Amino acid sequence: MLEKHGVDCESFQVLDEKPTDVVVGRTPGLLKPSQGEEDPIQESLLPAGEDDRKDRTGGMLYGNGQSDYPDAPPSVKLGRTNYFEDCAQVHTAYVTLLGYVSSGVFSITPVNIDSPMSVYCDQTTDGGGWTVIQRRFDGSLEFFRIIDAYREGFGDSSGEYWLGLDNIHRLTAQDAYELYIELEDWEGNVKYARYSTFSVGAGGYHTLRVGGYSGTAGDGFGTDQPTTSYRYQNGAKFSTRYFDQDASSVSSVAELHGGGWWYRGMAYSNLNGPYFRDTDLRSNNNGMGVLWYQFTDDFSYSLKKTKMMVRPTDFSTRLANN
Ligand SMILES: [Ca+2]
Repeated sequence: MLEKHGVDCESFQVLDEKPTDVVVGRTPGLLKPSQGEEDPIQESLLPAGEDDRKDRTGGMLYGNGQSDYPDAPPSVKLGRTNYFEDCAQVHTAYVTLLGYVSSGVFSITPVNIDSPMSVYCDQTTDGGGWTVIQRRFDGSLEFFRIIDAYREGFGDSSGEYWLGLDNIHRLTAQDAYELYIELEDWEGNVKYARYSTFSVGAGGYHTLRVGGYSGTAGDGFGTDQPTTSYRYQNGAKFSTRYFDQDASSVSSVAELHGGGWWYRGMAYSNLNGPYFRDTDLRSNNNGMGVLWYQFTDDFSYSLKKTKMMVRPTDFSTRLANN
């Protein structure tokens, strides 16, 4: 099993060399609002396709602090730059000002990002407030891409997408975040993996920091594994085809497994791997699929749906205080 992918899983050393093409300070932005969208302030208040609700808001709620809702908490009324930093702030604002919130596409502007970006907000799972950073459900979007695409992001926030390493870095650098991964197999079984700490480092390595697993899908990041194991992904760097930062000196795991991920070697997880339907024929050389090994205890099983999303760790406390 291990050898057929050309990866030496027996032993390895974590490399300590610098990447060859460190890129920092890139302007994020593939996932900008689509053409024809309105004022980002209003847009940020309204899920896509819910224009009929605009009248209820009275228009500009956030623009100058002269809110139509003078009793709103200052943090909601004024905001950092009149934008939401994440879907948790969207949740708080909606519930506070309108009394409800729905899942959907919103514009957010995390700290140190110049222009708003479009994201999908999950406002139902465990109280909502989740900013989706990766989502797959039908295989319509190609995920076997080079590092530039993984840094900038690709896809559409209303469909399958990857938010982008630079965006995820800035998002998770502005506060302490947790990660929730929801997975579904081809029989409709849904499981989740939750990590109480999650962040992605700056350009260059895009190092994964993850820990505190709980859930039903198993610890696909292998944080319970020995730190010298390929399976242990906390602290791993991000690799894509032609951008090899894994720990194998003899191969590119990203190339072999057909995705972009925090590979050291052959991991338990490969959620950006090639998309297979349950009827597709698999062979030894067509990649690892959309893998979360512990879900099925089967390295050859490719999942149907994935959703990776983040939320500030103090979100529940914030909710209780509102
Ligand atoms: Ca390598």
